[in-house]
Amino acid sequence: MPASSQNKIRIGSHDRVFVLTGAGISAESGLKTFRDDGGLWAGHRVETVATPEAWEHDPELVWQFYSQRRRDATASEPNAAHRALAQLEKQLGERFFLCTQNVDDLHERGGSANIVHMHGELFKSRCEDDCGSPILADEGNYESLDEVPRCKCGSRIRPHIVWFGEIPLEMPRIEKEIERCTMLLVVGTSGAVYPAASFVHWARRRAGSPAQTFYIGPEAPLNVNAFTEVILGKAGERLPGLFEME
Ligand code: BV8
Ligand code: ZN
Repeated sequence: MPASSQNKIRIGSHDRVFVLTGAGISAESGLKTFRDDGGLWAGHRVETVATPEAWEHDPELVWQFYSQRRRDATASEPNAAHRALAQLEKQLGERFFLCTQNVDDLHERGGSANIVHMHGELFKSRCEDDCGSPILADEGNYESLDEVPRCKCGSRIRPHIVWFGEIPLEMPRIEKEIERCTMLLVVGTSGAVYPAASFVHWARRRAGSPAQTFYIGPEAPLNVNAFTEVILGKAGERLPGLFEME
């Protein structure tokens, strides 16, 4: 286990900061993580409702799952961790990049702008056959299939979410940002899901000087050994005031 520190993270004038967040950063906003309740939703293993197979087999159940997630996200507020990252973005400008595995919109509501949702976004939908029609902003709650809108091509719309077995979004941009960051901060993720769990390894093993890598969360993630420093604690308590500009 790398050194856990109470220190501040000093950011120099030439540093480029890549931040990866997971469900843990939204925990203090009242949103359940994937590991909470044993990773179950309404008795279904999350991995079973968040797959293309589930969509083929029971699209009504999938829309009930994401409609509940939409209601939960609407009922929650960004926390101090979301706001601390938005403030860091303002201080660093284009030397800051935020990649989240979360599909909720709490980072944006916390003030973040330069952000990539590698696993999609809760309040967006698209054509299930990717016929080319644009991705839609969609706050709808669909409890039964006949409520689910149709695309102009006639196919059903699906959540604009990356399910298990599907390719994450914006990987080329993410890989470029990992290549050029000097510091990688990972906040509130168990390191159980790939390729996100590999980012810290990519930042350590890339050509040239390895990036400094920090983990912030209440417990060590599965990929803990790839971090140069672990800062144990809740994100909402540890992120505010953690950064010091040199
Ligand atoms: C892909 C959207 C090819 C859906 C999500 C076998 C071995 C290795 C990999 C695989 C394998 N079999 C299959 C795979 C690949 C698979 C995978 O990784 N499966 C796992 C289960 C083994 N991955 C895929 O299918 C991915 N696609 O690989 O395509 C490819 C590869 C490379 C390049 C191109 C293509 C697609 C995966 C995306 C699936 N969709 N989300 C939805 O949200 O409904 S993943 C979903 O689960 C989340 O987005 C997130 O990524 C993951 C949950 O993890 P966490 O966010 O870490 O949450 P978790 O609950 O686990 O942990 C919470 C953490 O918070 C804990 O550590 C806790 O300590 C901490 N915490 C708690 N409170 C706080 C806190 N931290 C801070 N503050 C607090 N207060
Ligand atoms: Zn269509």
